[in-house]
Amino acid sequence: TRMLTVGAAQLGPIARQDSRRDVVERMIALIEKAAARGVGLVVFPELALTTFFPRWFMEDQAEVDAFFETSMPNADTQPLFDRARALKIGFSFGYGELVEEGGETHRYNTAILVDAAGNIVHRYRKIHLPGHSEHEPWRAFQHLEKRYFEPGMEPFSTCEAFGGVLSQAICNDRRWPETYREASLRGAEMLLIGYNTPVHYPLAPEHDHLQCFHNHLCMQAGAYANGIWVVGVAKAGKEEGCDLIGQSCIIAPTGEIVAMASTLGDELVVHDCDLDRCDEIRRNIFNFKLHRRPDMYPMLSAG
Ligand code: CDT
Repeated sequence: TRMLTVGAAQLGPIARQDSRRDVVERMIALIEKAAARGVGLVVFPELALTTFFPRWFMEDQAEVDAFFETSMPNADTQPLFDRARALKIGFSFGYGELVEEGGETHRYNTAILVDAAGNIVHRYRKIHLPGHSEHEPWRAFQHLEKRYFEPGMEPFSTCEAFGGVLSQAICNDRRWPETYREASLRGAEMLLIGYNTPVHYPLAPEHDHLQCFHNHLCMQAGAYANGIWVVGVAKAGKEEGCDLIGQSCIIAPTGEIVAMASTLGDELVVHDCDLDRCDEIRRNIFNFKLHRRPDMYPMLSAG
């Protein structure tokens, strides 16, 4: 067995005026809890350092850019990197990434994975950006990810770390079966997914009562159909008047939820994940080499 003890570190609401330092303090408290429970990898949510700012329409780019990081680690997050390294714990978290590349400014919804020695070993830029790009005042709140971020242009990828093969995805990605299949075909054994999911979905409010169901449905199905561990971690609770779902969880390759948060606040749930359990699924029912028929699915690569 290859055991990786994972902590899903749910964060409760972050107010607009909360500083990065306030949030990093909360993250460090969860890292310390995790250390006491023998955790090797702590997974934090999407856009973990700030409030979920795409809920507001902002015309002033400087106001938007205040929610982005221009380097990582930086002065605000260095204490998190330092504390985790001292405790020999790895971690992942999401943040707004502002980069200058080829003389152009790019903004991504990004997640990084940091190993126990404090090195950034994997970076993922969100591929499926939900929401809209123009102000839609009829909504109770905005979801302007398409305005504030560019979609990631690098395919899903993996990295060897923590004794296994890990991959990352972000929030809306978890609703797409392709995310898990791509990660699995690339050999990933564990997929880390942070999310910020409002209970209210303005385009189909009749589905509001299904938000928690759909959250688990897609992650459990993705785990099972691909024989992969899934760690889904929420930013939860009432954030600036907007209710975000919780139910952060760790899902085995069988599709079973093996640990789940029971609050909407800062909460750590832990599980000893045996990465060898991926084979329970990949060697039988979903033995891709033996049973999968990619030639029969031409539309999947046709776009
Ligand atoms: N952050 C994020 O991607 N949230 C979306 C909300 C629904 S689309 C407006 C999600 O898929 O959970």
